[in-house]
Amino acid sequence: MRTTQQPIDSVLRPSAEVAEALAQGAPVVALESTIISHGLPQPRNLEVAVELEEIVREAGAVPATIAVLDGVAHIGLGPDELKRIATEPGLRKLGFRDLPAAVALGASGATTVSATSFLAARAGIRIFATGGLGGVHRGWTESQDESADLDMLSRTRITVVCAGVKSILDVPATLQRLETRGVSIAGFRTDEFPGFYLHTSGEPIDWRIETPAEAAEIMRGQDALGGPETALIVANPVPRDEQLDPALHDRVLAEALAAADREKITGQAITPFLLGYLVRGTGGASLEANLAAVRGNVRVAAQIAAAWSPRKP
Ligand code: PSU
Ligand code: MN
Repeated sequence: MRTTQQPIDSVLRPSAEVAEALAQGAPVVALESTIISHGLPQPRNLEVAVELEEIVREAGAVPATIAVLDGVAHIGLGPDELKRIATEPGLRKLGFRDLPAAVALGASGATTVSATSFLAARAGIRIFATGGLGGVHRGWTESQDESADLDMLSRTRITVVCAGVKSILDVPATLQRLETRGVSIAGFRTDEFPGFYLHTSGEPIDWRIETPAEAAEIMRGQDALGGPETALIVANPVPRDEQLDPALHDRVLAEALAAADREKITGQAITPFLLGYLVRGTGGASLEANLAAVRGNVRVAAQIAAAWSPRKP
């Protein structure tokens, strides 16, 4: 346990590569680690963690996968650290509220969208890619389960590229919350909010952009206006030809929700439970759709980072 007051750089550690890129104003993309540790099955998860970093590099940006290891928030992981995230048994899932305890007690864990957004912004990274955000769960009136992702995005100046929110959630309710909390949303070449595994959720969104440069312009607009430090969600759908079959999705999701209810799965365990059920129940098809969505998001995030960066790749 840490007993004395620690300077900030002892708990927040950018890798040498990330620190250099940030110092030079070169493009950097933050990546979260919970999707690796809790969202994807082994051994595929490690391959994906490595692949996502490669996609960022191919686009001329520096990847910064974020996780807490032995009480230090790492901004950018080396190969051995990525492997720990993908394989360490019992690794924690850390939301924003878990960070102080993890840092103080020397714990390790993967960071969710809420924790990753905070740490990325804290480190000076503006762009972040993930699969699908957390949000308001179905049955909210009974459980009051709303992901901390939404609250953090309402008070963090970050741009998160995602395929909407996970379709296991109550999507209309989540969009209402995002509206209330002042989180901006732009559809990337779409007028409809994406449906994570599905190309569309069927819900309309108000702003559509066609290029990464337009996303960077909106970010400049946020800064020019000032005001509350809210996020920008760039909603990028999985391509239609790579989406999960909607009928299969609906059928297996209904089964998954019933199973979660029966087995009384709640709290942090519910999202990994539902995602895992979908992978098994669709014979792996949901995994392929999830990966297609994440790959696309990472690519777009790297392009936005390049457009945002004062120093072009
Ligand atoms: N995107 C994915 N798979 C995931 C997640 C996102 O494609 O597993 C993770 C993110 O870390 C997100 C978390 O923050 O799921 C939401 O968890 P909860 O519903 O417990 O807040
Ligand atoms: Mn929750």
